[in-house]
Amino acid sequence: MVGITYEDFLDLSYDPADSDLVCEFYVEPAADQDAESAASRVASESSNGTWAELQVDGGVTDLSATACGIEAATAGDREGYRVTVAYPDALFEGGNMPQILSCIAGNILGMKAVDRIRLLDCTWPEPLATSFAGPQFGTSVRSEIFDADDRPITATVPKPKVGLSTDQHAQIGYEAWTGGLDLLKDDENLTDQAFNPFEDRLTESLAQRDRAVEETGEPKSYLLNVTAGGTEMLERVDMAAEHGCEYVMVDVVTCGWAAVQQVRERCERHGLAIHAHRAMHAAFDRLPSHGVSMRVIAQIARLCGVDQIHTGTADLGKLANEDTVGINEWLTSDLYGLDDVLPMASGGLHPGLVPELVDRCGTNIGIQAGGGVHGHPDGTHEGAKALRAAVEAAAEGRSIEAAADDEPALATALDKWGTE
Ligand code: CAP
Ligand code: MG
Repeated sequence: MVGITYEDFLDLSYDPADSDLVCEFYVEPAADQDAESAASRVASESSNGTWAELQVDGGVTDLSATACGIEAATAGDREGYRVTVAYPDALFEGGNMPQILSCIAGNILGMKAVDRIRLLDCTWPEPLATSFAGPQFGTSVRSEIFDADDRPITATVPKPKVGLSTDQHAQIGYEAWTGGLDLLKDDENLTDQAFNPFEDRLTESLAQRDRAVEETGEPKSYLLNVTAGGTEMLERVDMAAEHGCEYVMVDVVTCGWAAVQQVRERCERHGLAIHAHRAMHAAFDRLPSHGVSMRVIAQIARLCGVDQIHTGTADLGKLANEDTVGINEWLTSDLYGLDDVLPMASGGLHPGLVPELVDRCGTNIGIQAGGGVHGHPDGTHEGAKALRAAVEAAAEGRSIEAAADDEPALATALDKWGTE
């Protein structure tokens, strides 16, 4: 029998094995702790230790995490430490995201031993990463579903976000698609309410979509929000497939990762892509000194198999952002052959912001605008034309002013919103 104490989880000379899951935390020790004691508690409580000295057989210590790095760090105007923790692979059940998160982002977030703690980044070892399905399509949606060449794909979400009737919603879709946009998107809180029932919206929107395809000769698609509790969500996925959708949209944070994994399985059966809306992410990632970073949320989403996910607007637009560019790079870089993920920029965007957005994020993205399309002085159709023209110009390296000379709808949008 050996006694396991918090101190047993600290070894600054430990060099993580290739098979370890390595996590980086920002940690502010509580007043009665120092960096070492806080770091060892993080490793202990997130693997197999607890506050009391345990008398156990030696074998279980193989499952212990090791706090193996401590460096001074800042988070905004606060000061703390960057703590590296290496977790042995045997601690985890492959393919089970909730189990992994209950370790690395579980009880430790509420420990009294730390005033603040944030999971900043993970380095996923190959066996654990590839135990997940990963995306089916990723950035290839741009060519497999659309014919977007080198330009970003475009989407719009009807506004007001809830309250439009099914007819109004589908009509807005028609105007947006024929104005040149690729995708109509449901808003995150639109599911199956009485004013716009799910199945009616699905059939009417796709009927308008088919009209728009016929008229424009371009592929068009629809991000149908299937978010729901229990098995209802899977039934909605099935309905989407039966009616000829290419995508479903899921509110991935509010419905949880186990549900996302289930949807991913069901979507594979139908060959449907998944658009991930991240409503509620800011509860985890907004404070730079606490929670779970958007970078990690995006990593989790990729492993669970979403094809595209909102990652912010690189500080343009209306919402606070965490390092959009760095997150996008991670989502589109190699990960043991798992598919990549298409980053979606959204939140207060309008055509005038597109050149700067493309400058910061490149063209391998989706651009989503609600108010920036429907708030166009001449309505949704003109707003869609303006956004499409701005996106094409940015992808071709033409100035937005030159594009506005050719497209009056864009000139009107620039008059209204400018380029900032
Ligand atoms: C955008 C939006 C999106 C947010 C999500 C909204 O509308 O529909 O949900 O962009 O945020 O409801 O705010 P607007 P994020 O285009 O009218 O702003 O992409 O940061 O996850
Ligand atoms: Mg929205």
